[in-house]
Amino acid sequence: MTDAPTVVRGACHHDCPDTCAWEVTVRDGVAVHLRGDPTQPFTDGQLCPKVNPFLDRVYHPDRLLRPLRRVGPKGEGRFEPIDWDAAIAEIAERIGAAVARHGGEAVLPYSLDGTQGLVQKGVLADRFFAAIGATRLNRHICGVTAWHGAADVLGMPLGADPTEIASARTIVLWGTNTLLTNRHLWPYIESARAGGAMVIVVDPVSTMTAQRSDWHIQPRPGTDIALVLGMIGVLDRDGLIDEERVSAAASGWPELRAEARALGLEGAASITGLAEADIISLAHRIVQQRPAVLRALIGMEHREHGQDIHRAVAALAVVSGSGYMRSTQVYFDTAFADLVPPPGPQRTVNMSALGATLTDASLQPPVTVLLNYGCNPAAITPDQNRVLAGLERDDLFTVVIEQFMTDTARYADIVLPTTTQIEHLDLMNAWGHLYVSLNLPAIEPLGECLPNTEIFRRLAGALTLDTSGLADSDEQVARDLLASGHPWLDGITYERLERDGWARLAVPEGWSAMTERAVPVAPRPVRDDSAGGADGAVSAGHDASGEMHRAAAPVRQLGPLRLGALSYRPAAESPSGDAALAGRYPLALMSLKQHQRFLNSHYGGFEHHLPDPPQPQLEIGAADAAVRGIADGDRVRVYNDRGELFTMAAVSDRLQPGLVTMPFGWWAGSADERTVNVLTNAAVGGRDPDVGSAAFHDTLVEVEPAPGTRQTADDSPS
Ligand SMILES: Nc1nc2c(c(=O)[nH]1)N[C@H]1C(S)=C(S)[C@@H](COP(=O)(O)OP(=O)(O)OC[C@H]3O[C@@H](n4cnc5c(=O)[nH]c(N)nc54)[C@H](O)[C@@H]3O)O[C@H]1N2
Ligand SMILES: Nc1nc2c(c(=O)[nH]1)N[C@H]1C(S)=C(S)[C@@H](COP(=O)(O)OP(=O)(O)OC[C@H]3O[C@@H](n4cnc5c(=O)[nH]c(N)nc54)[C@H](O)[C@@H]3O)O[C@H]1N2
Ligand code: SF4
Ligand SMILES: [Mo]
Repeated sequence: MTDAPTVVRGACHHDCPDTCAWEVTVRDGVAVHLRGDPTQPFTDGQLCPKVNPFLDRVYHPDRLLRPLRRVGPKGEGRFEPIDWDAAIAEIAERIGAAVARHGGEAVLPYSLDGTQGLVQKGVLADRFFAAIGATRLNRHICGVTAWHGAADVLGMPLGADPTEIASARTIVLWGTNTLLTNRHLWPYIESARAGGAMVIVVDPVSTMTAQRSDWHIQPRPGTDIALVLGMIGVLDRDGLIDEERVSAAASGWPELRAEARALGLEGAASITGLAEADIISLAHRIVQQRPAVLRALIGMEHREHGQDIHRAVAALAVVSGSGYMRSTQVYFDTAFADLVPPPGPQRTVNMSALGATLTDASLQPPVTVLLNYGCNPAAITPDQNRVLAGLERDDLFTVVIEQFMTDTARYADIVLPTTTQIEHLDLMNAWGHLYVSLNLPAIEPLGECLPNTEIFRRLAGALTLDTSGLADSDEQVARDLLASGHPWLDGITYERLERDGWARLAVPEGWSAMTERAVPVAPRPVRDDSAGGADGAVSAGHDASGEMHRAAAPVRQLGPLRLGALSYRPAAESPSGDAALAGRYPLALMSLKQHQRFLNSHYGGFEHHLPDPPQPQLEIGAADAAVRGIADGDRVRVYNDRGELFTMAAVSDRLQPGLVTMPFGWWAGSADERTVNVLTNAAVGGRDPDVGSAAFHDTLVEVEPAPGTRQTADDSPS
């Protein structure tokens, strides 16, 4: 007899701004159907091409279902099954020995947002590593540099609620590939367009979003600061800046204006490669067709000057009186309780520098235990040859907690099998909207899989760590996160989330309004009863005559805004940054998120998610290909001082001269055992080497026909 199917509510765990709410249908303990929750407004019943077939990932024959111990050389991927008790005992013993010999800093956690769930990704693991005094990992490969750039201007970088984009008349998607990376925002953009909005994309690459825009502005890579200064110069020249407002709201306006005047329109045009007329039109458009919104997300931070690029866009929003949108993560960071112990005195390691850290023979104490979960560093971290050299070290004991035998897991001494999102409980925040969701387990863990949390509970038990909170249940952690008392969580209880699945943070509607937001509602003052706000309350609506009011506040202003001097400098590893290096490696390489069915490194090893042809191709412009004797479909060698890889060339007419691109997210097996990160630059994209992401996109390479073979799409492996 079969049971009646049940429907269990949850939400997607992926490192994606959309955090879709979903419903899993379960019959006889088996998940048989997954769909977007039609009641959650942002998800609107839709998932995405990556996740529609997610149940195939859960039940994939390659799922890791038992703990494994390595039997072959590191990297080869030969393992034998062991039982949980033996695995936990061995790991505890190795951690204990490392701590006794070198101190806790010999242990390095390495994790990111493989799951964004607050319970599974963090809390217990963070408490565990704090309790043993491990080296602290700066998880800065994504988002932190952008945060700092925006914070340099805004203080607390709360951008506007992204759904407000629907009321804009000018939308500038500044270095964000919305249709690919943030697809559930697109309907709001289309809604604005239906109301007459113009959609402008500023991106050096002709992305799918750029192709669907009304106007694609294509600056030379990394030159956005010059574009911003050029635009500010135009607005200044034409008397289109409300100087009184800017000076009252922000410090540093005279310094910024002086930089804009010094560069001039001609200077901006020559650095960016844009026509002066385009810089003028863009500047005029954002002040004359309001409300305008500048939307930035993450990608631009992956440059040596990523922090200043993000700072420039935020500064332009302030000067021009445009709305500003970015990651909403900071809303959730503010609202949820902080359950992790304050940082101890231990050293920190920037995760972008994993290769350098693991191969630094002078590091004291050395890292001798690496505990990796929720991240695939062998594939995603820059300067891959150094990362792999580190992972190959015989004196490094590596534990990988994974669902699949990833590139990194192949180097592990012990691999621990872990649950997927439909097998464990979690509380989900989001960075593309303001909805919180509760993810309830829909099925029992497959095989012997355990959630991350249970693994850390067992390790803490084996090491007899007595710090409080290490034995907390997943539900307790979720409840504690919600119990901060912050007004944005007013009324959002565990029970309510259990019933409804999701709730919008109680940020008052309109609180984070865009500048000069036209609100088509009846007149009513917006009550300012929020937590942190000092000023900038928004009031907007129709007055008695029915005329539209427009209230000004670039974003919810929590303190004084800062502008200040800002100038364009080329990155060291760029065509105009180092003439000698650019002489040897004249092509700039950008490694992009570009496949609809990839989410970072999650699906690179999955046949059904691969594009056709199933290879990561090097896209190269026709002129750059011709001078190198490369034809479409040729096998090529792409190289620089850090490494080389062999792949197939796709000759295109979409790229600027001197720019080549490759997709990111593939596993090593698919590019002669290396991914694009064998080439990428590990320099840090913030102003402080401890704070910031890697300058992935400031990478110079040369390309040549690969010796011997000529391969075409037709005879590529399938
Ligand atoms: N060249 C280049 N490199 C890049 C980028 C780029 O644009 N270009 N982008 C960078 C950016 S922005 C990011 S965010 C990173 C992302 O890189 P990764 O962090 O590697 O990406 P993900 O695919 O999100 O997650 C990695 C792993 O998490 C595992 N995982 C999922 N759920 C769980 C769980 O519940 N428990 C455990 N233990 N594991 C789980 C998955 O199986 C997957 O293998 O890559 C960076 N690297
Ligand atoms: N389908 C899919 N969706 C994803 C992901 C995925 O792997 N696949 N990854 C998720 C993750 S971890 C992240 S961080 C987000 C990222 O989301 P986004 O920030 O939207 O995406 P990226 O592709 O990293 O970068 C956006 C764009 O920045 C452009 N860019 C690079 N350098 C410059 C520059 O100097 N100036 C300007 N103006 N533009 C520049 C790139 O060409 C790219 O098109 O996407 C998330 N969503
Ligand atoms: S990957 Fe993003 S768009 Fe796809 S289901 Fe998950 S949250 Fe939604
Ligand atoms: Mo990311």
